[in-house]
Amino acid sequence: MNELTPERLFDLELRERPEHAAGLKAVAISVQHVEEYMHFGEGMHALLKMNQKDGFDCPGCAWPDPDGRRSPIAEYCENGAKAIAEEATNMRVTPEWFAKHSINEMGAMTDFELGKSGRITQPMYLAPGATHYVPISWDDAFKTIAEELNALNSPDEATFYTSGRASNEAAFLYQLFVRQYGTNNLPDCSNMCHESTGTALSETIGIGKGTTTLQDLHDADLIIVMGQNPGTNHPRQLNAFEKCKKNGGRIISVNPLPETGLMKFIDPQSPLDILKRGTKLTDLFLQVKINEDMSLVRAICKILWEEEKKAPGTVFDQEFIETHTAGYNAWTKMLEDTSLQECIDGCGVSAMQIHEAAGMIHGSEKIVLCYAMGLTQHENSVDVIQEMVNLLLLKGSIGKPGAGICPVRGHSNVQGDRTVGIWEKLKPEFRDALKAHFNFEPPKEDGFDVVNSIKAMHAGTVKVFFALGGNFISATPDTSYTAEGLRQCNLTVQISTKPNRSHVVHGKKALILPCLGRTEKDIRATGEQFVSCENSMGVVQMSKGVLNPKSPHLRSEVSIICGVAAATLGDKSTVDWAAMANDYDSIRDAIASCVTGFERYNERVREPGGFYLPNGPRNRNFGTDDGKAHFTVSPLSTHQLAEGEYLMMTVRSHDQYNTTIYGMHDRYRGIHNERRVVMMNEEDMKKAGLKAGEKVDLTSEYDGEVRHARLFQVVPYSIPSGNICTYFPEANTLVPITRSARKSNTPISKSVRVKVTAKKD
Ligand SMILES: Nc1nc2c(c(=O)[nH]1)N[C@H]1C(S)=C(S)[C@@H](COP(=O)(O)OP(=O)(O)OC[C@H]3O[C@@H](n4cnc5c(=O)[nH]c(N)nc54)[C@H](O)[C@@H]3O)O[C@H]1N2
Ligand SMILES: Nc1nc2c(c(=O)[nH]1)N[C@H]1C(S)=C(S)[C@@H](COP(=O)(O)OP(=O)(O)OC[C@H]3O[C@@H](n4cnc5c(=O)[nH]c(N)nc54)[C@H](O)[C@@H]3O)O[C@H]1N2
Ligand code: SF4
Ligand SMILES: [Mo]
Repeated sequence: MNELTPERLFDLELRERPEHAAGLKAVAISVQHVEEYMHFGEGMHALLKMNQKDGFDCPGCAWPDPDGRRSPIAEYCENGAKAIAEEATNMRVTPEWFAKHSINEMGAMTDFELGKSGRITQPMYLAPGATHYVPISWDDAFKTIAEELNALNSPDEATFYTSGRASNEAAFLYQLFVRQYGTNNLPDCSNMCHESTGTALSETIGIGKGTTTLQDLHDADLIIVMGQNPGTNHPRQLNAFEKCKKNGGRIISVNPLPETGLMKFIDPQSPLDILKRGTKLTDLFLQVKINEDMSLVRAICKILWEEEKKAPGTVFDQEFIETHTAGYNAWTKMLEDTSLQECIDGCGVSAMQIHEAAGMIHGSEKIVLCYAMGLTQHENSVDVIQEMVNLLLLKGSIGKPGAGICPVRGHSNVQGDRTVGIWEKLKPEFRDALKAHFNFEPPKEDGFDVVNSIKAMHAGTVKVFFALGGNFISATPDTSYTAEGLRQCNLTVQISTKPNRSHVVHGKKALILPCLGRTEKDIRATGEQFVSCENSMGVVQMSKGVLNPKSPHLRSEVSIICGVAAATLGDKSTVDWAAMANDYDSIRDAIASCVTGFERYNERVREPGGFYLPNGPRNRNFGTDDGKAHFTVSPLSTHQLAEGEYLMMTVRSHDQYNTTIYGMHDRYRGIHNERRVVMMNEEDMKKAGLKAGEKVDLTSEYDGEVRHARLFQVVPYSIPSGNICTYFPEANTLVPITRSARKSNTPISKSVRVKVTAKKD
């Protein structure tokens, strides 16, 4: 048995890929999920309150809600409905459930089976050497954590992970506790997600976030969607694309896969759209090779540059370049030395299509670039994103209506968590603010991010692992290596809603602390509380649950953090944790004092729709040292593949939320009833002598070390030759901990060198 990822096959079925996303099928599936897992009335009540100005923020992705009028009946998508059904399920994981299922039995379950077991109802404890979790009181759980933390030689021997679902209020208190305890070891899911964005954009435009609003997408002449699968992961983004198209805009998609959601969209709420059979979204699809976006964009820039030289000022926005940018001459010199043919050969897209793309960009004044994990999870991700910034800068497409850069965030509050201080690096101004407001000396040294936390656990220098949400073992790279690290810890603590593999792969002692979800009412001593989140476009909004808690023993994340902090820090702390836990307004007042942009937080967050955080580049105020946006020069990607090696990307199916598996179907890719699949180019299959459905093992070799992922099935797919695609998290065992993105240290989940070997029966 492999308890890190059970190697069991189901019943693979390949069907025709649908030609459009959403439509009535999506509505039917939303309702089906709610019906299957929730009391129907409760489910419909929750759906009607999701993403409403007086409701709760969808716990799915970070796509923004409309600023103005919202549909009173449906501001959600199929995957939002699935997220609700998953959280507000009728199923319960009680102490009796844990008594029945040993750790070994839990390990034998797939992620789908584990998650579907239901909501955890009580705090649970696993003693050293024990086979089963047993119930523990909240006070004893806090005492156990405090004892372990206070027994360490240094606060840096503990690490505190955050997943991006935590609210601003919970996240702020968490980092405050961790820093009062004495460390900056605050790894978060961002380290594996948009860290490359933060690094690339801070260096070039002076802010680590995107610059667009929803309106900018509607008003763009051209939207370039790169390395993103919005039909699955940000479904309501398709509405924005549709609006752009209706306003006369065009769309270029850049992806190794022809993702269904990018091609055609039927708005399920528009009878006209349904009748018309939808809107074609992508005008030009560029089927780039994995991680060759750099050579593609370089080729486009080279073509544009040649045109610009012939008639200066007709292609580039020279006024913007002169007034607002630096580094242009070095960049154009690099273009002079670039071979167009080399770039074309590298990216695998035809010269004709590249010229067509260049023509579309030439003819557009207002360009928006949307992207996600397809750009951020490679060794040269920071370079690739900066190359995209170069393209926007030469067209003056930052800081004006209808234009800008739109890194599409994943978790619903991953952006907010960073804004309120979840980061292993403590910025001096925030440090000073914490020091002044709370009267303590926050640690100065950078802490561990995700990759460095894993390495430190493995080396035995980190001995306590604490997680505010998420599923660390399944989300991280190099699963076996990470498991060895976690298992060496004295204590692992998980604040969770549902069982997951991080409860199976544990330290010598382990605790599960069950918390309220976004959908649930949060009643404290001073009355009903609400929390707040920041979406992908920098809007902070309130979120107030509407359902009754799934168990009377559940506590809010805020109250759990306050309990841990009070028990651990005792009289040493300058914070009144109990007061914070009982009145979230007091937390927001503290945030307002410490974080720029949150002035009058309590007042403004109560306004319907919330408020926008300041964003300098939107007004061409670039927060770099010289106040300018920077062109940057980077090398092209290089991948040396050995004989029989492919470059592998790991992606999400349509039926999962990261490591939470909603179902076994990837409907938009026509892959049903199986997740252990490897999508391959048909010519490559022929060359390798592999047939559709054939059972294979996958291996990756780095520095002489071989990693295995066994028992997958081959699926012929439209993907460039030399590239393969698997699902996250099943293939995470192949992602080497020894490689990560330069500067951002993000694991290389989208470009792993892998061999595919037929299984001998
Ligand atoms: N339903 C649902 N919604 C989600 C999530 C979920 O799991 N389920 N996860 C949330 C989170 S945390 C995140 S970060 C986002 C993730 O959202 P996405 O980034 O859309 O998610 P991935 O499935 O990783 O898809 C990456 C896309 O990039 C493409 N790609 C891979 N490599 C390359 C490359 O080198 N170049 C180019 N141009 N394209 C490439 C893939 O083919 C795929 O279409 O979604 C969020 N929303
Ligand atoms: N190979 C590969 N690996 C990847 C990626 C990839 O594309 N490829 N993507 C990376 C990315 S972009 C991300 S963001 C990470 C995601 O990494 P994580 O954020 O760590 O993982 P999730 O699967 O989102 O976490 C799911 C768990 O969160 C808990 N949970 C759900 N709701 C709540 C809540 O309200 N509160 C609390 N406390 N817990 C809750 C549940 O117990 C559930 O099991 O994975 C990364 N890993
Ligand atoms: S687009 Fe994202 S935030 Fe909006 S309803 Fe769908 S899953 Fe939720
Ligand atoms: Mo993410």
